[in-house]
Amino acid sequence: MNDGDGTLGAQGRGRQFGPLGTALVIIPTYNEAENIKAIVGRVRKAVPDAHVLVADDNSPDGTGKLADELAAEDDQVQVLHRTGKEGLGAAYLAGFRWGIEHDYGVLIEMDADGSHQPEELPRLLTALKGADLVLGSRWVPGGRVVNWPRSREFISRGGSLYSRLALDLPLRDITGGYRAFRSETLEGLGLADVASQGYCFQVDLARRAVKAGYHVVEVPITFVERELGDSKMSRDILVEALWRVTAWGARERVGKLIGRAKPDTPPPAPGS
Ligand SMILES: Nc1nc2c(ncn2[C@@H]2O[C@H](COP(=O)(O)OP(=O)(O)OP(=O)(O)O)[C@@H](O)[C@H]2O)c(=O)[nH]1
Ligand SMILES: [Mg+2]
Repeated sequence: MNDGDGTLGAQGRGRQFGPLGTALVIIPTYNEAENIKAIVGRVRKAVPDAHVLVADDNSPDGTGKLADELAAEDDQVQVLHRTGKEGLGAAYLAGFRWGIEHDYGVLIEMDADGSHQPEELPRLLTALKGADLVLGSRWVPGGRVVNWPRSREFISRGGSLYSRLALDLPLRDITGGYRAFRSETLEGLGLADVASQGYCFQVDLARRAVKAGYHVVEVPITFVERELGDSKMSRDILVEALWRVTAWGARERVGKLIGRAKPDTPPPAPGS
């Protein structure tokens, strides 16, 4: 499953995947006024057939207004104005719903700050032709990060490793947010009860996709540290991720133990 180079793993081999349909690149924003125009322009250039949806949480710095200006000039750019800051997860869920309602075949997650390079989108889309979900991955051969402090790399690698082990997932970059989903895949993930927000949102979706048996492929990406604007990464986001991943892992292990106990353990002898 985890091929690392965009080729198909055993699970995808021999399976027929349908055509992709039109792609919608969803860009969640909170105070990205310095980045929004450049990133949308780069997406439009890199994948001219794709559409863009900016999901803005009423950014105080006027990102939503700048996005409206882009949308006014370009039919392939739309803006989803949300009332206030509710976190990355909620913004993506609203964007996914909008995209599914509007019949897009592919829904893409991408940050506004340039960390996810739009020029790599064609590679993600090519890999999606033979997959249900493609993860842009920093931690497979060929993937890398540029300008990240060691501390940040340590946290990110550690988060993926912990999630991989706790949740028994055959993936390398589980917290990353550069992803391409077939819309049918998203529809099969049970999004209605996703409550997680920050990095945890990404872990949650990857976990659901693997458990549902979807073919998930990791494609190496070069992740570039943001140059402009402020990070929304916080201690709360890390604590949420650690807490939820640990709880999911514990629940799965208990579930497996109970499941295993049933067929293996003979019922107690009558009268014992
Ligand atoms: N709509 C919305 N977007 C958000 C929210 N929080 C973060 N984002 C966006 O989600 C993307 C990722 O957030 P970042 O702040 O870049 O998080 P990060 O990549 O972990 O941290 P840095 O790149 O180091 O700043 C960016 O496009 C943000 O603007 C939110 O509450 N609502
Ligand atoms: Mg970022």
